[in-house]
Amino acid sequence: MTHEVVPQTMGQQFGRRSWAEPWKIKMVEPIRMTSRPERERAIREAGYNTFLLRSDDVYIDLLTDSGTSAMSDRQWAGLMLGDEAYAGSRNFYRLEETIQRYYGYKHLVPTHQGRGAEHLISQALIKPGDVIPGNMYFTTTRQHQELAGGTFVDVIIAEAHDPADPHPFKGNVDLDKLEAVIKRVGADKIPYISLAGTVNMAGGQPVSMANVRALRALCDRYGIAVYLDATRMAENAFFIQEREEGYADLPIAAIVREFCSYTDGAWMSAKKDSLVNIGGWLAVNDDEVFDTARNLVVVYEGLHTYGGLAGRDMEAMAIGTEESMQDDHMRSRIGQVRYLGELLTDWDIPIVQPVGGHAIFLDAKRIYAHIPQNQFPAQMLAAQLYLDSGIRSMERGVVSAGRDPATGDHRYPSLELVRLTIPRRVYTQAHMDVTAESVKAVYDAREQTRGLTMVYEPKYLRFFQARFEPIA
Ligand code: PLI
Repeated sequence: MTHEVVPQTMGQQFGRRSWAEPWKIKMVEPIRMTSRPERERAIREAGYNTFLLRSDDVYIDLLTDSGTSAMSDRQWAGLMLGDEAYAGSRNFYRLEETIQRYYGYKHLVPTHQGRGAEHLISQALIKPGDVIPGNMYFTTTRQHQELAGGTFVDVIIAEAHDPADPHPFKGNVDLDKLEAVIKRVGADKIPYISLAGTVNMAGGQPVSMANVRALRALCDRYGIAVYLDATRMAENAFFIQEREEGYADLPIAAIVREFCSYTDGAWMSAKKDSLVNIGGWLAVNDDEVFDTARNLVVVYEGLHTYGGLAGRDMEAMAIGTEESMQDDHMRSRIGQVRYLGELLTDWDIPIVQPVGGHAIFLDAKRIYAHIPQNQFPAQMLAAQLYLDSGIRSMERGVVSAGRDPATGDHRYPSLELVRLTIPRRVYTQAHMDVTAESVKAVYDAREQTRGLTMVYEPKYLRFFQARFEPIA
């Protein structure tokens, strides 16, 4: 894969060194381009919500990187090694050993996916009236914290809320902001800090090692635990290796281990970094927290040696975890995201900068500056992209932010974004070119585009199922 965008002659190309993915393709899955009238019907029937489209009506699916990655031949072979015993499956022990080795935590509880683990940690640690500070909310994480009676408080650095700010670690916790929250509510009201490695809603932005180390020191002073959302922690480690002094020569795996060592445990959606279509886990060091979580998992997920998964899923997850820590894998994974980002940046299309780990985030506030936030500009931008080319993306703005449970009003995030999320090992450079060209076409037609009105709103995580109609 090359970073060159402008066509060049062979002479100009002399001396150039491109890089390519560390794999070749063994099996392909056909995809189909639809006609414009087909897409007009499909998006209308989907209530202008890309979550409600049928995937058969989608050409390039950039809705999410969750559960959409391509498994390797090793992982597929691993499926045949599934030990489907109800209790004590050998694949569980392999997974447990793998997570201990790569993430360093003492105890493992498997879950069917990330939110299953979020449920367990929230129920185990949060009491009604508690406050959970974190580096920007994530939809399902905050929902589980609220359902357990807690209130999430954002303590990410201010730069994270500005899509144009070039800060290299926009996922960092603002330690002064956090200390002010601790002093205001009291350490006994804070069961843990909710720290995410690469911050999804901020644009896939990393946390530095210096920041997590300082966070640990601060929390030790107040006796507060730190739990990590490790969903894209391997991607976070890539940025530390690239940008933080002293880490350039350390492998991703060593950086992940050190980062996790400053935390008390982690929840994981293995559907992202770990290259599987389903799976997750909770891992903790504290024996009592483990005991509670292992007891709760049998109520909500399944026995503590399968947690809602088949034995074969745990095998694929263990192999995927190992693959996710390989430096050449990560370089090509993030390199592909950057390739798309560089095309759009060269064409002056407003995106979140710097480009993060798993996606390009289009800045709908700047693209549709004429559409007020209560007319859902990012929701409309995602619909327009689908209409133009059949590319599916996702709103990450006011719809995703939901309503404030205390006031019932929309929460208006400063970031009103559309996420073009890149599945791992699935699409080619040509797919990225087609995507960039479609974004450009939609951008060029921006002034003719109007907003949306919401006509159906579910109570929880509304972005998944809400319906909209265009404003005439
Ligand atoms: O989708 P789950 O339940 O496996 O994982 C929930 C979850 C937790 N943390 C973070 C940072 C996530 O990104 C996440 C899920 N993300 C999805 C589905 C996404 O499209 O980004």
